[in-house]
Amino acid sequence: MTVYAVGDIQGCLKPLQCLLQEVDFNPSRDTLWAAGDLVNRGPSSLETLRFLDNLGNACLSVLGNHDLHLLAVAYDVKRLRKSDTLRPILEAPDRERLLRNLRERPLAHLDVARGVIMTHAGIPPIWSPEETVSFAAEVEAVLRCDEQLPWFLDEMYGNEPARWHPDLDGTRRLRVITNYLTRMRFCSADGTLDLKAKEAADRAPKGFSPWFTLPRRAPEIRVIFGHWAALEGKVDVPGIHALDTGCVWGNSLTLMNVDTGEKHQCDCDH
Ligand SMILES: [Mn+2]
Repeated sequence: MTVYAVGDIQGCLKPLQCLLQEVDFNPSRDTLWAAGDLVNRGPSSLETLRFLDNLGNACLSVLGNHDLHLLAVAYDVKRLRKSDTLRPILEAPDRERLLRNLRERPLAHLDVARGVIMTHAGIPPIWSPEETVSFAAEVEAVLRCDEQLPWFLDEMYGNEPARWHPDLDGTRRLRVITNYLTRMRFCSADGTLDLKAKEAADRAPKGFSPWFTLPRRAPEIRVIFGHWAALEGKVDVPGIHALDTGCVWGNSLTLMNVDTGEKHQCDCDH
């Protein structure tokens, strides 16, 4: 049994299938972790969701900002943007099942035995892996609740509060948790987020650093994340695995053997 982790698929199903073929992936034996942003911008978002759902328990994915955007559009909180490629999902006969399955997915996955945690954007330096999972669960509970979902999707957008505090409650608490786990790039040691800068790691705004360069609470726990294509998968920090290699931007999709760290890549084909 082998566990593989893949970066941001964003509807690029063919490169994903290329990678799974390359490693002879067998869903009855192996497990695929996906670092979120399963859909959007790429050509086959609907087919990607169906493919991952058909893997059943052999696929474990965390949610990314594009996945949350899909939910916001599907539940009439946001409009489709010009660059979105989500319409086939919204018009699919099986859309309710696909959306329901997406809402069941976590924002963080901690594998204690392997000593590794995966989220879409990373984990802030101020949170331990256990805290990360427990705060993620607060958002997950709201995503799964029919009554609270539209309210949350409407309230989740925004850059404030910029910093975690344990006394935060309601919308502001859920928003900052969501921002850490699905949007973070640059952060300060006290956990303050800068959500405006999206460039490479060496272009940090004054007073901020790439989150993974800050001393973290549990350095023995490895971190798998996606989201930051400008890193090109190159992070020279032990135990930090950046898997978004910008497939949807014409580069490649990366698959990593979680235990050995061995990486495979398939080129984007559109
Ligand atoms: Mn993302």
